[in-house]
Amino acid sequence: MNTIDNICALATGTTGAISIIRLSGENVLEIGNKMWQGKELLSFQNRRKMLLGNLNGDQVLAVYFANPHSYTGEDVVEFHCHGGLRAAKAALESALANGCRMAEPGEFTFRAFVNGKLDLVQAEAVCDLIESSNDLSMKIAEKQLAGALSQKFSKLRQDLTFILSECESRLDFSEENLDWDETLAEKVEDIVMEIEKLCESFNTGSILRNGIKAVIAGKPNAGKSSLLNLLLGYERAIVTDIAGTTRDTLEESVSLRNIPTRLVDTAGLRDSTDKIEAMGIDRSRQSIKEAEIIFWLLDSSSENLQSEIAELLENKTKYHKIIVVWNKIDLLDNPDHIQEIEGLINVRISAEKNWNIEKLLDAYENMVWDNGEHEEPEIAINSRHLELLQDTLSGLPEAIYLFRENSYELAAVQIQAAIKNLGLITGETADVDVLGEIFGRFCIGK
Ligand SMILES: Nc1nc2c(ncn2[C@@H]2O[C@H](COP(=O)(O)OP(=O)(O)OP(=O)(O)O)[C@@H](O)[C@H]2O)c(=O)[nH]1
Ligand SMILES: [Mg+2]
Repeated sequence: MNTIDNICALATGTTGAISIIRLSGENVLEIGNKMWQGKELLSFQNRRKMLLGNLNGDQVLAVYFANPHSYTGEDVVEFHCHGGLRAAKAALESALANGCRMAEPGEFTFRAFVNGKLDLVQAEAVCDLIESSNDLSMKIAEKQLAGALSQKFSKLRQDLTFILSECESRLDFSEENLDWDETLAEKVEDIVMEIEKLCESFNTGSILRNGIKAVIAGKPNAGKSSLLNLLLGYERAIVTDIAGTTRDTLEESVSLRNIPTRLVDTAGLRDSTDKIEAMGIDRSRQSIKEAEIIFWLLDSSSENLQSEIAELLENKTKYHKIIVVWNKIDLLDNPDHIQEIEGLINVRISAEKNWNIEKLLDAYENMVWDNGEHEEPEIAINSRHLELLQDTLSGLPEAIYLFRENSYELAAVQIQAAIKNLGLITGETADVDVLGEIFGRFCIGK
């Protein structure tokens, strides 16, 4: 991707009411004015003003953002055409005919990065924002786009740079054999702790990006499909009072308490001579193995409750993340008499009456975030950040040791390496392949 050409792309989808064509580059003001006829010309005086005009017979709105006050930091012109492919295609063809080339994926954001409008971490947040599937991932992406995460990396880098300068000044006086205090080693220890804390947020990021596979398991008729339908908010699975209704696993995506969840309904577990049902049950067992969290349903009103519990206990030792869901409590005279299964989280619900579903979601949320008192995550690093943070961490214990030994020269080498790694995260010192990989994930037009 060079930054010399004038580029153009469709910035919106093709099915909306409006299509936005975006142009960026040194000559787009001139190109834009060749493309359309309006009562007024696009000009510096008319910057950031919507002008009405005509482009290939289509009535359009045009706006000009003068550099550096635009998304890319370059001159940008946008045409807001009528929706549909035809108008967008005609406008793009006109832009190409007048001197633009088609933008590559992420090229607008790449130029914003090159022009210092955002750093690499913020550019990644643009992508996260577009891909976010629920309120929480969107909120985190917005915060990171606003610089919340970049500031943390910059602060670490600043602190390390300060330590390096302190270290170098001590080098100059090393001959005098001064009796230095512990400060530098302690400062590096604090930084190590902060980096470790940041690394922990990777788990949040990976949950938000990849979601959780949650499997609803149990004996036939326990109410698994009823729970699936309730959590989805619509009648996805067939529910009947015939044991063995669900024959195959059924997976749907849903956001539960802002956790992207792949919710799987399964065939009820039992010994079956029916060939098709037995195959379905094999799939249930496979899903249970792959599950990150299992909602294990028990029919609290069942006469065979003991065999339901036995099936669960058989799995208990193998799978840690089980929530025991005592369903159909509406059929019990006194649900308090339920003997909870020790060592596991137990929740009593009625899928039919929609009782205690919030309690079930509380249990799920706590289990996902691995804590009793769930705090909403604020930031979430990705795998690229994690790898570089781990590289940053690798030399710091050595630096701490060297400071304690007064070996400032060798300690400085470790600190310099750490500073370089942090710079790679925000893009101060990014290499071309990494940039290509990051911006290649974007859609065209962004
Ligand atoms: N009273 C009561 N009935 C329920 C409840 N949940 C489910 N049922 C009923 O139990 C029967 C079985 O429900 P399903 O959701 O089909 O059970 P399942 O576990 O998916 O069953 P299989 O697909 O056969 O494994 C249906 O008649 C439901 O209406 C509940 O909380 N209370
Ligand atoms: Mg079912």
